Order: sequence, then structure tokens, then C-alpha cells
Amino acid sequence: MFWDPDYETIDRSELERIQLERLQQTVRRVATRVPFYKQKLAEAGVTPDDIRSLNDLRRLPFTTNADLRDNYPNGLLAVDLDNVVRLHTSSGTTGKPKAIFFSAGDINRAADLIARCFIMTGVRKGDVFQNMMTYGLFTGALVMHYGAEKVGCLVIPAGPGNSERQLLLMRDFRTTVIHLTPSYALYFAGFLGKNGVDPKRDLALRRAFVGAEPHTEETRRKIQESLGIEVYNSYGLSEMNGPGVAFECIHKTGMHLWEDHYLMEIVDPQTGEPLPEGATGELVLTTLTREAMPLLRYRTRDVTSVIPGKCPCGRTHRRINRITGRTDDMLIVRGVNIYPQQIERVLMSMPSLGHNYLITLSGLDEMTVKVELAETAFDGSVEHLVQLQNQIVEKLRAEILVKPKVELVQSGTLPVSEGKAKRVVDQRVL
Ligand code: DLL
Repeated sequence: MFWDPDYETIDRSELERIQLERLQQTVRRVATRVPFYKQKLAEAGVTPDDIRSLNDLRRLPFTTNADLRDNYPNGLLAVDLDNVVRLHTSSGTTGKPKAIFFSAGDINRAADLIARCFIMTGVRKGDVFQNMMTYGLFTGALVMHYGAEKVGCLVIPAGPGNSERQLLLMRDFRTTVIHLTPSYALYFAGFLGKNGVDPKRDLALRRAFVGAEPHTEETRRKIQESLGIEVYNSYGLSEMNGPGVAFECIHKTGMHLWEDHYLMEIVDPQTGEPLPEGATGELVLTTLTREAMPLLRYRTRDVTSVIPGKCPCGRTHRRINRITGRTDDMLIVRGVNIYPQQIERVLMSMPSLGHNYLITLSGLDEMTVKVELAETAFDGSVEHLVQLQNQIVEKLRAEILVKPKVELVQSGTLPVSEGKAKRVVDQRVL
């Protein structure tokens, strides 16, 4: 079933016609209303009339994270402030936040895209949606909330944390769908286990939407198995309305990116040159329908690739692979490039290990991986622990080519964050 069948299964040639029309409108709007873009387009020697085909996209300038910060608070607004109805911000690792503005139309379109995602995974009116993401300046909770209401779900705006209360709400209101970060999902699964709750027996949960941070297929499997539910990957970023940019359908073979609202490219992160279909690189997105704050060729820094071929669900919007990391979260340890996701993949595939881990870099270039044991793993024998530890070291070395120190800790002892998980602490004296 579809929320918006005309658009979701649209013919590719018709989709491209709409994309071009919307791109032309977007370029025209920013060229006349946003001084930053007026100048950038002039520097690139492009006028709105030069955009005659989708291939002309590559003539447009990129927009970066730094451009958003430099234009803070409202330098990128394309409407008068009194036509803005909502502000979200996105905090990065450093300095000023990025301000993201929404017009009433933007909110409505964002909610519609979420409704597509919900219906696509089988959620219907009558489902009970417990939103365990952070409400507030973060887009994660509110944007999903509006979409869920559109579908007709009963929405429980629980916010994150306080697992006891989450469980109470889930039990009393027979929650069927939850939305949370994958790291909190892992923690929550552990919490249920510790409290003797068998989700299949005691709860009505059917689905979880997880997103806002990178995670592996192994993590998804672990959440699915421990909660006994279907878990769908949800991708988005504040600059593109938040969640609802790309989402998995029931086939779980990549995330459909809603191409009637976002134009995607995969580029070489070093040169910015577009890569051929199927190649892995940095995702670059152009908004096609944002009114308050359109963005041209936004460098997401997220690494992915387009999955070739058609999806059996019938949707014609192309799918992207799970985000493997960000171009800027690569660690360089003793000269070797390592993505934290590689480490997660190894840890989450081992049944003796629990739900949480932390990578610490210290001294000159020492890597320590602390990982929690599964509840059932410890039989009290030191020998068993040493064996397990060595096994993890060897598996990690084979994956990342660097030998880390591994510390096994008891379940529930590593820090848990309410929002996005912090998996790496870098204390190196470089
Ligand atoms: O995290 C929006 C969101 C909320 C998406 C809830 C999904 C669910 P930001 O705080 O601006 O917005 O962070 C965006 O988070 O560029 C990615 O690096 C990362 N990210 C988001 N979803 C995923 C995902 C929201 N499914 C940044 N897999 C993005 C991997 C993700 N990384």
C-alpha cells in the first residue's frame, strides 16, 4: 500500500521532468532571494536560465556545513521571517549551531514524506506510535510526530530515556511502533532483558524505526532478535527537514530516497566530481520543494552508494545503501584509516557481547575498545574471559589492520547517551 501512489511509483521520465522543473524554480528563488546564493551563482558564472537539463546540476556551486554556520542565524532564508513557522537547529561538533527554518508548507511536506515512510513499512491508522527521540531543537522527534499524526496513529511523545516509564507506557497503551536511535534501542533491549520482560509475550511491539546515527546490519539484527520486531533504517538530516529523506520499505534492501523532493548525487569527497551509479562516495543533496531555506548541492559528508535495479515494492525512487560513516568520522590510527562502523560490525556479530561499546584513542596512537558482555556470557571463569578477549582482538585486527586493546566490562556499565551515541573518545596527544 502507498500513501502517495502517484508519486511513489512514478515513471522515471516523468519524475525527471518534475525534478527539472523544481530545480529550475529552486535556483530561481535562491538567485533572487538569498544574497549568499546570488553571489555564489555569479562566481560560478551560472544564471537560472542556464539550468536546462538535470545535467546542468553540476554547474551549480556546492553548499557546505561551513556555509550554514557562516550565514547563521538567518542569512540563508528565502522567505520573510514572518512566513517562517518553525526553527530547528543542528549542533555540530564545534562552534555555532546551524539554523534550519520551516514555512508552513515545509512542515506539511515533511510530514507527508514521513507518512509515506510509515505506510511503506505497514504502519496504519490505529497503530500506537511511541516516539522515543529527543523533542526540541533536534528535528528527529517533531518531524516524525507530525507524520505519524497524518497517518492517524495514536502518538505518545515520550522522548528518550527513563526506560522504566517507557516500558510502562508501552505496556499500558499497547505501543506497536517505536522510534529511537539504534544505540538506545540496543540499551532498551538490554533493559527489558534485565527486568524479565519478554517483548513477544508481554508487549504489543511490531516495528521500530531507527536512525539519526550510523549503525550496522549486525546491530539491526541484534535489535530485531532481542525485541522480536521488524527494524527499519531511517535516514535524514536537519538541513533536509530532518528524518524522512530516505527510508527502508518492507524488503529492507536499502533506503528509498524521495527523489521528487531531494535531488541526489554521489561525489568523490576529495574532488567533488560526480561518481558513476553504484560507486561509493559522499551523498550530495539539493532540496526541490523547500520554501523557507532551499539548499543547492549540500555536502552531507555521509558516505553511501546508490543500489542499482528495481525494488520489488514497486517504488521507483532509487535506494541508497546504509550510511557507512561520515567523510569526517574516519579515524587515522598508526597511519591506517578506520571507520568506527568496522569495529561495531565485529562486536555486534559476537553473541557473547552485549549492547554497548566505547572506542578510546589515547597516548600517541593507542586504541582501546571497551565492550560490555552479554548478560549470559560470564560463567565466572577468568580463562573464558581471556579467551574471549583474545578472540575479539584477533577479529578486530583482521578487520581494521590495527591491534587494539580490548577491555571487557559488565553489562550496563558504559555510558549511555539520550541522543546520538558518542562512540569515540579521542584523547591523543598528537
Ligand atoms: O539525525 C535527522 C534524523 C532524525 C534522521 C531521526 C533519522 C531519524 P541531524 O541531527 O542533522 O539530523 O543529523 C544528521 O545524522 O548527516 C548522518 O550523518 C546521521 N544520520 C542520520 N540518520 C542516519 C542513519 C538527524 N539512518 C546526520 N544512518 C546525518 C546513519 C544517519 N547515519
